[in-house]
Amino acid sequence: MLTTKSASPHACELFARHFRAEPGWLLSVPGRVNLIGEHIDYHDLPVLPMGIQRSIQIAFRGNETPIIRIESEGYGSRSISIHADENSSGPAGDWSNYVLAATRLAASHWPLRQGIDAAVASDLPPAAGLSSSSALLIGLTLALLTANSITPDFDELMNIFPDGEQFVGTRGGGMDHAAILASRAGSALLVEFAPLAVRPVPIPSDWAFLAAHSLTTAEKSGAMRSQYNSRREAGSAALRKLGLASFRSALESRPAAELAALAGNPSLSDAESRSFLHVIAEAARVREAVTALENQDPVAFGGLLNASHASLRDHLQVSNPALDELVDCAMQAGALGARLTGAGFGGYTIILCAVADQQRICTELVKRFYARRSGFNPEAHLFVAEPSAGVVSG
Ligand code: NG1
Repeated sequence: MLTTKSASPHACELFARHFRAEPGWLLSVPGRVNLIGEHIDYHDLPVLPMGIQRSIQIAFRGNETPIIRIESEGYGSRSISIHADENSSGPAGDWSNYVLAATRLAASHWPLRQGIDAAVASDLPPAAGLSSSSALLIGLTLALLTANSITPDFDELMNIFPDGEQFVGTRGGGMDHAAILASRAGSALLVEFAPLAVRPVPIPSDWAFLAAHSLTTAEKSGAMRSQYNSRREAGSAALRKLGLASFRSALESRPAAELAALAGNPSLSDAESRSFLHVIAEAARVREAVTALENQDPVAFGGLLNASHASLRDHLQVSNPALDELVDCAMQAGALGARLTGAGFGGYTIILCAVADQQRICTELVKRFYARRSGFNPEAHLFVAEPSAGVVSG
């Protein structure tokens, strides 16, 4: 039942079948799980995600024409000009919008000489909090740039990707892009913003993180976009009304208890007050989680995961009954900690346990949670998330 990688992606075979030629490059773009630090990257506070072994694979080569011809396993073919005008867009929710967004991003920052032929395959579940949409956007952009001999560094890419995301979903923070680009195998990645900095923090080899799907989905392009934005706005409004310059400066200059007391200020709405409480406590948990990792203390780390979930459920209100039940089942099964991962409203939970317990906990999750629901696919919905490297080209 436990898989480290589902059926290997077929991007190269798909390319050969579709274009009757060999691709010049293969990009492997990982998804990510966020271990802790949820809904705070867009307030420029540090977060702790990691790349995972599930990925989007793009086989491609330059085609010496101004056209991008692209074939995706399961989603069909699309054809787009590298000069596509600013306002063009495909049908809502169609994956051609990712190709357009990548083209626009690349072309607005660098001169593109040619398009690409590309085949896309994936074993990264979509709309689930594992960052499949950012992985696709990053992969397509890097494929275009590579074929045009353009090789921006990490900082240049981080300057463009979070903005580019708004063409296809929410304008979030830069966590996903940093994790997808810069993760290291065997480590979590501490990502700091303004100024941007990343630091790998090794994960002890006897810790296991399970990714378990709630079997409820969070469609980024749909209603979730306004839910996500409302959480971001509530936090920013609280900051403004309290006369604070930024969360970071507030956290650096005042004790936690003093900041928490500010949430009771009568000028704040209920949502603003709850968002404020979540953000300041979650930021502290990220710091403590890094210490717990460095001290190899899984009990402390697990406790922080649980506290994060409780805050996302009660303060920010981005959980749902299935996510809550899955977290409870994991804890009853002997996990050290569990929480929803990503934006919430559905998708995956991330569960910490000892490697020695992972099989037993999976069996218990199937018994306690999945057996009572339809649509469970063990390979896609329950797997060990292995701390994996960022974008690898081959
Ligand atoms: P998801 O929806 O899980 O990929 C989103 C944002 C992140 C971060 C999290 C919540 C994008 C691309 N990603 O992640 O930046 O804000 O929500 O912590 O908007």
